Amino acid sequence: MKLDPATIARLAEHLENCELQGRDTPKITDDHPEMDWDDAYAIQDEIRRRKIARNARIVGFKAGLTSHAKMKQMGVSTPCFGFLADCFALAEGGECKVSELIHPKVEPEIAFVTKRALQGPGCHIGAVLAATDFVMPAMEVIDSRYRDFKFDLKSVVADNTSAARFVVGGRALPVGDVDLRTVGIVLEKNGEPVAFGAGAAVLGHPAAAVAMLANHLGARGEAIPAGSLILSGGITEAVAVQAGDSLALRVQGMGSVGMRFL
Ligand code: OOG
Ligand code: MG
Repeated sequence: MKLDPATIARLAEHLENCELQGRDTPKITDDHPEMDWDDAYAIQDEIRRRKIARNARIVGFKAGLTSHAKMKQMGVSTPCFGFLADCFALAEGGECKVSELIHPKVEPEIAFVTKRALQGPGCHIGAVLAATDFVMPAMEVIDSRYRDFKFDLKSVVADNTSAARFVVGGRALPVGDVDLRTVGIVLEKNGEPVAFGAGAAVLGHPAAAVAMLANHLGARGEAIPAGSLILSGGITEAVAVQAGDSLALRVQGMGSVGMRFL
């Protein structure tokens, strides 16, 4: 680690305040170019601790930058991981208040819910499928706290990988009932299809993103608890939204999930 505990606490407070107040900031590596990966995850951990101290519940995790479309869009080459708190969750078909956010974008994702704990090292797709209770269509609303969505990987990890809101819906399917590689998805904005893809866009198989998450957490002495919700990462590029937009995600054989931006 290159940053001292006081700097980590200060950066976590700054980034979380930007999140809570819906205001942006230059990326933190501008002032702290020496920051390393442990520092980045330590800042994210401190944001998680701050939320738990205010009675938020951690409901799961997210993998990000797991598809080439997303990596290309953001100019990075490796996935990253964050946490999901109950206060990020929106009701299926519900409303997302744009005034609380900076520059929201929507991503079509496959959500996993675990029935058994998963921990690396050595976690693989088979272990993930065996521990999965069901999968569901999900939309993640990302909202980088960094000005113009411009960041490097360490800055985005510190910022809890742009996590802001999410919605799950449609049909919950046992993993054996769907081929997550070939399952097709269509993201619609105001009734117009705007992005298409298949599950394999995420690391060849969305469960590979969950395995990577378990291995990442295992290396840090953590696990994915049973009953966790995991967003496996955007299948396509993220789509910018504004007040008045209606978004729907259709997933082959799994129904659809929608939300409105007000
Ligand atoms: C980082 C988060 C990316 C995904 O699904 O790829 C992400 C960002 O692009 O702001 O959540
Ligand atoms: Mg995402």
